[in-house]
Amino acid sequence: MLYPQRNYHRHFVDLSGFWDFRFDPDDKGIGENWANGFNYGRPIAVPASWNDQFADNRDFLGPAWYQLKFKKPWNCDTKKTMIRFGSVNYLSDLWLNGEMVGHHEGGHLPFEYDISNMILSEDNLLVLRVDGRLSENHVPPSGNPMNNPKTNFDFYPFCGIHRPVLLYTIPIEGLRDISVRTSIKDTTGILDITIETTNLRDSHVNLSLKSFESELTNTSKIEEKVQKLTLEVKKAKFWNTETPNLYDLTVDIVKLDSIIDSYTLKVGIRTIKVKGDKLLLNNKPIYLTGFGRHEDFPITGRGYVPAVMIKDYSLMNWVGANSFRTSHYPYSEQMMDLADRLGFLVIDEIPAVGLTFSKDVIDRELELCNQYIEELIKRDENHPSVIMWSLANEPHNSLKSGKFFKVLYDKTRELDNSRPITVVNMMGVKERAFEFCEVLCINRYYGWYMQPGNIDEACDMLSKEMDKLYEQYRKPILISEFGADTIPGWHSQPPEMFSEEYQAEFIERYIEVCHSKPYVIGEHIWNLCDFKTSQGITRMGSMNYKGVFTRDRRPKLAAHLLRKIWNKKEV
Ligand code: BDP
Repeated sequence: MLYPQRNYHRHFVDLSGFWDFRFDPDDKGIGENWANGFNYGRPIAVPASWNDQFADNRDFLGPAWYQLKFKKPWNCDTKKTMIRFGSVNYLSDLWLNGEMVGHHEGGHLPFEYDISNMILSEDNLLVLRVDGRLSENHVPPSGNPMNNPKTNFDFYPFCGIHRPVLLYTIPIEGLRDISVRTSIKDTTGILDITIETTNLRDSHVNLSLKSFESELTNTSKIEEKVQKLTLEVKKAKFWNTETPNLYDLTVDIVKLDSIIDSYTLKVGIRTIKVKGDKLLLNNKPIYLTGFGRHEDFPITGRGYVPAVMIKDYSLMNWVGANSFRTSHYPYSEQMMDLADRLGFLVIDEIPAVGLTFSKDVIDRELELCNQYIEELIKRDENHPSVIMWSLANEPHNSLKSGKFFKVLYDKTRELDNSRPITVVNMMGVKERAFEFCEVLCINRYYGWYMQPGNIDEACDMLSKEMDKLYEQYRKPILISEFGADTIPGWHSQPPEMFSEEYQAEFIERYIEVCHSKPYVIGEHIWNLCDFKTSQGITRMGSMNYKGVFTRDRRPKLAAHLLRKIWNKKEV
């Protein structure tokens, strides 16, 4: 899936700004004559969750209506016009000028529609219905009656238009998709490029790969809609965490001597694989230091805030992290672009958290997970930063989960054979997917939810359990979550739960255990920052306080400690 781009052949405008908005508590719709739009809307900022923007209705999850009136920003009858939503949580229905355009299920992933035959030359009316109500049939599902809202997961179910809405054009005849896989032979980088075009006769594709000093080109005739091409880069500058070298790959489509379409993609040449108990980046073992995160910030909720992304990368860099997991849903496209540019390694997770596999929902859960992994791979396959696909976070214990994940695993393999695949395991659950996944990701909270306040016992249990898992599967283990809720400014000596000292000691001791095991390939702390969740008796102020930084990105004691440990670079 090609992100909209601006060049001589392609354009986009960002429809972000203030839209009209209405809550619809009785699910009545927006009236009879709604082809003309609704009256009495209140202004709302797009993109951003709706929940924290107003003085009322914070926990109202839908349905709600958005509306935008816009004039066509170009005269482009010779182009295809598309509309693209980066993420809308959770269900959306779109109308343009009174006509239904489409329906999408699932947050955190993009969807788009061809509106060439619907857009008017002057005034246009866009109406979007969003329903974020929780349901057992959704993924992620509702569930826990001890939470308000009743989520089956531990983060606030923010709703609304979360990422930019783009109106864009592409040539009617031209390029539709590019996918790139890279491999390495000694000092040569090999790019296997698949391009998809519309049915083009008598056309050529020109590839140009520009790097720092050189340019490599290649021209071939287009024979098929989906065509495979190869580029070999001698003395390539490989992409890695220290030097995240990116090339510009430009694909031009040439018909009768003129260029009719063009797209430039950033490409990093690197390999990622599992060998024995190691994770290899460019054939060298790499140890992951980093975090699970959330897209979460005061007022904007789960909405796209570029400055917060920059701050989070800066803080991760400051403590010496080299990686993170997109817990528990795909992050924005821009977050992924920055990871490529800044040399971060990303475990890319679909929004499958809290899967129950119960009889009434298991088929729907699988359908949605299949849809999500396909949408995610289409979106993110070209990012060198993406080193692993995560098919779920903490699925529940079930005899049916092995078969479920085998289907999902096989599909993922079919779509991308170049990256390891994992499922993130919950403490106390037998993870059947570990039979076939290449990396074992485990979330562990000994010393918190079990053995509270007892770090010695916790570390002993952690150590024994990891050895047992390794003995059983002989696969590398990543501790993908461990952490302790910590009230900023709360201190105690000796360290006690919820104090900054306890969090620091907990993290330090877990890391010691990890470093003593040759098969452990990394440590991801839960969480980079404190984040909002549902109300419940274990979540003071509806916050999860396991952040190493506060929600407004101030360091706790543990952040300073990590900076010392991780910057030694001896891990
Ligand atoms: C893990 C979940 C994560 C929670 C964390 C916690 O994967 O979403 O926030 O526990 O309890 O089980 O803090």
